[in-house]
Amino acid sequence: PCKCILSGQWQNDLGSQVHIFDVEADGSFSGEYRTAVSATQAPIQPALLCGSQQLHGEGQQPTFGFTVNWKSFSDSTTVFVGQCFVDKSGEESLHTMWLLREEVNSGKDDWKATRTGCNVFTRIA
Ligand code: B9F
Repeated sequence: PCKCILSGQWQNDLGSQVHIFDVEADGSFSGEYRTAVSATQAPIQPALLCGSQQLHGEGQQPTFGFTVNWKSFSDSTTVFVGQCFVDKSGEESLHTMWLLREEVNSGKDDWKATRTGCNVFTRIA
């Protein structure tokens, strides 16, 4: 069985908060993402996410992925992929990489449409 279940509230190194609702029997889940940062003047609003975590892997530190649709305040989409680690003291952390795709007007702007980065999330009490 997994040592780490993604359900609950997490905060990353930028101060963004993610609330992951119950993980279903097939590993799928949904949740809400509150980003602490935005590269636009538009007010920041919570965004919906949906994703999937491994339940039947060899290890007990499952991999997962989720998609955040920023439609409430922009045309962009971010995907996160990562793994949940549990350290010796039992502290859980989600180590992720993300790709953020911005809507651009044509294929000639494709080169500048994608950003990438890393985020580490820890559980909030
Ligand atoms: O700022 C982004 C945005 C999209 C279109 C206008 C503004 C939306 C929020 C993204 C939040 C990212 C970071 N927060 C976090 O916790 S998701 C990955 C990072 N981790 C300006 C134009 C296109 C992008 C920026 Fe925009």
